[in-house]
This record gives sequence, structure tokens and C-alpha cells, in this order.
Amino acid sequence: TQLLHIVQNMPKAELHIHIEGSLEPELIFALAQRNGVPLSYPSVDALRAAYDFHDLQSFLDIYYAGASVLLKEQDFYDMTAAYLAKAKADHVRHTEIFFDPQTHTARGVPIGDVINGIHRACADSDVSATLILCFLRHLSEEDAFATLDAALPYRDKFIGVGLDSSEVGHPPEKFERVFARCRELGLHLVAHAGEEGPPAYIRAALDLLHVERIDHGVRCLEDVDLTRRIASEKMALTVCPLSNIKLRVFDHMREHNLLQLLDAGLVATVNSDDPAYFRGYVNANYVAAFESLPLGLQHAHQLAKNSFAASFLPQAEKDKYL
Ligand code: ES4
Ligand code: ZN
Repeated sequence: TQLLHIVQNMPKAELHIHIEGSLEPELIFALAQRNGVPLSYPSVDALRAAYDFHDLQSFLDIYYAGASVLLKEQDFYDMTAAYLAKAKADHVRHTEIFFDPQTHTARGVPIGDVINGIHRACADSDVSATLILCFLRHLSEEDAFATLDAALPYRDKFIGVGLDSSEVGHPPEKFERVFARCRELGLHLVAHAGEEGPPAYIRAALDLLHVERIDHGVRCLEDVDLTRRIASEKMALTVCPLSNIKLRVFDHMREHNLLQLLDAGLVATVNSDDPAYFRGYVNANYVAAFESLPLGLQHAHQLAKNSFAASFLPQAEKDKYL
């Protein structure tokens, strides 16, 4: 239809994409072969068939297994270049890419190889792309501090830090000190909150971590005061519709609360999260939401506008799109 055509072709920014989540099964197999890494799946099809999740943790287990084939700087380059080609095809003009260094340094990969490989692919792309280093929240704050220290020689190659992995049981307060340090360093701050965790985790991310965006945040609507606050502060939410269905945050796209978020005046955006695992890059997320929810042309324009407004682009760059 005309609306879906407009939604797919409109210039947009992507603000919630884990680069390791863009690793397609075909590339996992190619890298496993190239690096001599054994895989517990006999074929690409067998691996893809294992992408049957029932919650965040069941996804993360497979996501970390897939990332185990990444060893060399060139592997990180190839993964990122493949994502940027998909983003360009979806009319993404700017993307802020999450990466999980601890997933790789734990296997002995030098953090410089991780950052340089991803960054070089961004520099070679004609899509504007910046990087956000994410701390794994199931690990300790001490581990996060060590990761930050190891990354500081590459400070010019990332613009901010985030917080991801298993949410419930690992509240934002666990990372209050390391986020304070990142704030002093002038890094942008974001955190996953209110995906599987309660509204209290969103409030803690705002009050204790001083984040500038909330990743997911869809559970904020359970708390009327929090919703009003997020609206009045123009705090953006990076919503990932297909992720939320695959990880059963909502039972069906018809039940997704994207429209309620917009109707509450929130700066909601649409993003892909882990497109290789949830079977859809950013346009597939827009299409799935627009096919199942009563969203119209105004919503399409609002979502595109929100994606640039909520980005960390300099104001002069944002203004070209707003
Ligand atoms: C993630 Cl969907 C999601 N939630 C939390 N952490 C993640 N890391 C990669 N994808
Ligand atoms: Zn995410």
C-alpha cells in the first residue's frame, strides 16, 4: 500500500541495534569456517531453526553463542559492513550502533580489534554511523570499569555507553558509579530498561544513571506518573517491535503498545534490536507495526522525526531532517 511505501522509503535514523545481533546465520557459518571455530549446529538451516525464543534469556544464550565466531578485526568489519548495507537499503541516514566488548574480550579478543573493526566499517560507509559501547549487566560493575579503562585509548571512536543483557535481577543501581565516571568523561548515556524489568528500573535509569534515552522502556505505561514524566522531559524510548514479539513482551503485534506510547506524547522510535535473530531490519519493524496497529501517515512522520530528534547528532545535522 501507499502508506507502507512511504514508511519504508522515508529517511530515518536507527538508535537501537546491537551489531552482534546483525550477524546472519550465513555469516556465522562463514566466519566459523574461516576461524576454525566449532559450532554446535550442523547447518545454517539448523542454526536458524534454533531461533525460537520464549524470553530475553533464551535469546541471549543463542546470541552469545553466535558471537563466538568473531575473532579478528576483519570479522568485526565484515559484520558491520553487512549491517550498514541493510540499513542503507532501508533508507537509514544515521545509525547509533551498540556493541558488547565484554562478549569478545572474554574470549581473548583485544578490545582494539573489536572497536577498530566496527569503526573502520562505519568510516567506509556512506551511512552516518556512530558507536555506543554497552556494558553487560549480568557481569559486575568492576568488570564494567575494567572494560571502560581498556576502551579509553579508543575514546574518539565511540560517543556513548549503554547497558544491556539480562535485565531482571540486574537493576541500574548496580552500575551507578561506572555511569557517573562515563558522564564525567563526556560520554552520552543510555540503558535498556523496562523491557522485561518493571517501571522502577526505568526510574532508576533516569535518576541514578542520568541516561539520555531509554532503550525499550515499553513497560513505562504501567506507571502513570512515570509516563507523564517521560513525556514532559521529552525522554526518547527506542522501541523494537519485532524483538518485543519474539521475546514475548507482547503476545502479538496487535497488542503492542507503540500507538499508546505515541498517544501519550512520548518520543517513541522504531528500531530493529537484533535483526538477524528477530528476522527483520528496521523497515520490517515499521511494516510489522503499521500492518497490525491503527497507525497512519501522521504517525509515520512522527516516528521518523522522533528518530532524528532523539539521536546524538549535532543540532545542525538534526535540523536537516526535522
Ligand atoms: C538485547 Cl533484546 C536485548 N535486550 C537486552 N540485551 C540485549 N543484547 C542484545 N539484545
Ligand atoms: Zn537491545
